[in-house]
Amino acid sequence: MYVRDTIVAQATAPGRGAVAIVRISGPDATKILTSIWRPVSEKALRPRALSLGDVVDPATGTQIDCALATIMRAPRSLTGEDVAEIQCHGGSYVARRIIALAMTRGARMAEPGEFSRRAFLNGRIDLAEAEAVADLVDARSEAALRQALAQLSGALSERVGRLRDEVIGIRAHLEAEIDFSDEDIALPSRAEIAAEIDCLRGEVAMLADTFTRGRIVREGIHAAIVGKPNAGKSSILNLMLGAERAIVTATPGTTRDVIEDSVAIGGISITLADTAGIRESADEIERLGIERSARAASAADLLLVIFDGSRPFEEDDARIIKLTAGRAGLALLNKRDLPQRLTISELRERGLEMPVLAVSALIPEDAARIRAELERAADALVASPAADKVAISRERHRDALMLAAASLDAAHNSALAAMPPEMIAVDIMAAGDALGQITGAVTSEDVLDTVFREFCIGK
Ligand SMILES: Nc1nc2c(ncn2[C@@H]2O[C@H](COP(=O)(O)OP(=O)(O)OP(=O)(O)O)[C@@H](O)[C@H]2O)c(=O)[nH]1
Ligand SMILES: [Mg+2]
Repeated sequence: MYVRDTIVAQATAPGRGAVAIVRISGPDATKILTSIWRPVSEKALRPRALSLGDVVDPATGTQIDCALATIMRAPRSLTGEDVAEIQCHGGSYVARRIIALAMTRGARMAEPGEFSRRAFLNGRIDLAEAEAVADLVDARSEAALRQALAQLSGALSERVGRLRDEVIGIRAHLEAEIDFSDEDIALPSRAEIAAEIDCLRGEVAMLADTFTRGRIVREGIHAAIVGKPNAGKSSILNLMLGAERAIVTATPGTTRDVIEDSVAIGGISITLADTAGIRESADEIERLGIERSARAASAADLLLVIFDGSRPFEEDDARIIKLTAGRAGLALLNKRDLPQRLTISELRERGLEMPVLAVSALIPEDAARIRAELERAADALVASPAADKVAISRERHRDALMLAAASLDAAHNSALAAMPPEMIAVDIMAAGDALGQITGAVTSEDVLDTVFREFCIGK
């Protein structure tokens, strides 16, 4: 087992609350707990049971709190080490005071993600599962929750493990060729090995391709509301949020900064970013705002494009249509409560390809119609081409898969070019290592630092 010093941190979020949990992990966890916490009754602490007691400063004998405590013995604990937890009264002062006490007894303040890192190093969870814990904590929608749970239960690790097994199988064939090339044994032909490598490369690439879907499910969809000034972008944002989030005025050029907020639609979180109206402008502040609009639009997963139905088609609308070329999204022909000077068919003639809905930001019922269409657009983004349940959701996974696919590609070329088996084996091993990085079967301190740095303290 991997043993280090003893660490302490608050496991619950800082701030006021009914209960705060102080977590201690490491060889001295029990010793530290019993030096600062005394049971009310004389019964000894039983592992995995809660006991009531007093937290007392051993130096002065002063009582700090009345709190529940529990211990979990290594290796059957979160971290695989001895773990002690104190459930004290919520509020940051009490918890901080207890942490300080534990530190005077030899514990060290944990770094972000250090408990999870220890769980990984002690073999309690693999790296993809540790990341899934973080995703579960951050989940903001039902879809994100489902995806994190699947990853936590090892669905991704299993899939990657199978791919790695196939890599090992190919390596075995190559090694047989190296070892027995002089002997009269039936070995797979080069063409067979090349085909095997190519098939595996395809599977790896397919898993890499689930990234867009997985990331969207994990983070939610980023949608940018774009359109010319005064089209009603901010009004539509407010309508969708059911709150006066953005300033609305009759003056074109009202919105300058990007204003964001999220709504849950069809089990997926969609962040709507209201932006400055796009037009030629001489005003410096407005121009900077328009630059931000363009950036928000290009970074968005989908566009919510607003046209003003009460005004005839203008040059600014043409600019907006150009911006939507090839992009996923939904267009709204707004202000349908006013006399109409622009129609859906004219927008089509002018080259708009997205679905269009005639709405009014002033008609509350239209929010439901927009939601339904947005849900369809969101579904199209997360739809899985091959009824594939497993999806990767982190760039780290995608980069590792792309590296594996590139190595397999190189191996495939070498196999076709009748290179010696040792040459092919080098790339095959690189592919195996790249896959191993996902679960942490192959890892380095750098990778662990990057993964766990993202976690909060106490996790
Ligand atoms: N009648 C009517 N007026 C609307 C509708 N939507 C927006 N408006 C009005 O149009 C004006 C502009 O609305 P905003 O929501 O500020 O438009 P915007 O696109 O955010 O404008 P900028 O931020 O300047 O780019 C305001 O006076 C709104 O009240 C609508 O559906 N019907
Ligand atoms: Mg606005």
